[in-house]
Amino acid sequence: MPTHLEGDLVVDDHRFALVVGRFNEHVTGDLLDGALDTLERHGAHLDDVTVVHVPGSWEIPVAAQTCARTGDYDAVICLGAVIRGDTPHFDYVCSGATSGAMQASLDTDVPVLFGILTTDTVDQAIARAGAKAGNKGREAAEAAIEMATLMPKLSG
Ligand code: INI
Repeated sequence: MPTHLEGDLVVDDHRFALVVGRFNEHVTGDLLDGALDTLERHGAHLDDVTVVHVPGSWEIPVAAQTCARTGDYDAVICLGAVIRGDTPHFDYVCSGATSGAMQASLDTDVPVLFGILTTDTVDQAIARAGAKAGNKGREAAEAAIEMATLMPKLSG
């Protein structure tokens, strides 16, 4: 019989940090609301949650990595909204945010969750921040709970 290891969706005394970009705040504010509501519904005490505000998605990885390195958090949730414009700027911000978030996670062994929208239009972003295509903030928060409860099982 194989050994199956998986997390669950029950927050005990886990601690979470959320790093949220202020750029496109009308979208990221909804991602943050969704993430906080999800954490609370699964048993988190919001007093144990830290929200770090940064200028934009480009700055999310360094703040996430710094949070992860403190050892104070079981998971770090990244929330941002990168929306395509007329120049290649979008591609650089997306690339930095995505690879930076992954690097922060792998370098610290702390789950760093990716709730950064990368969309072609404002409407696509709004749809994914609670309008009609779910809320990526909620999804990232659920994944954070699952990973926070899984990691101790992996390390014995
Ligand atoms: N930051 C975002 O989070 N989303 C965007 O769509 C965006 N665009 O399009 O420019 C954006 N730019 C700002 C960037 O994240 C940095 O804050 C800025 O370059 C300063 O370092």
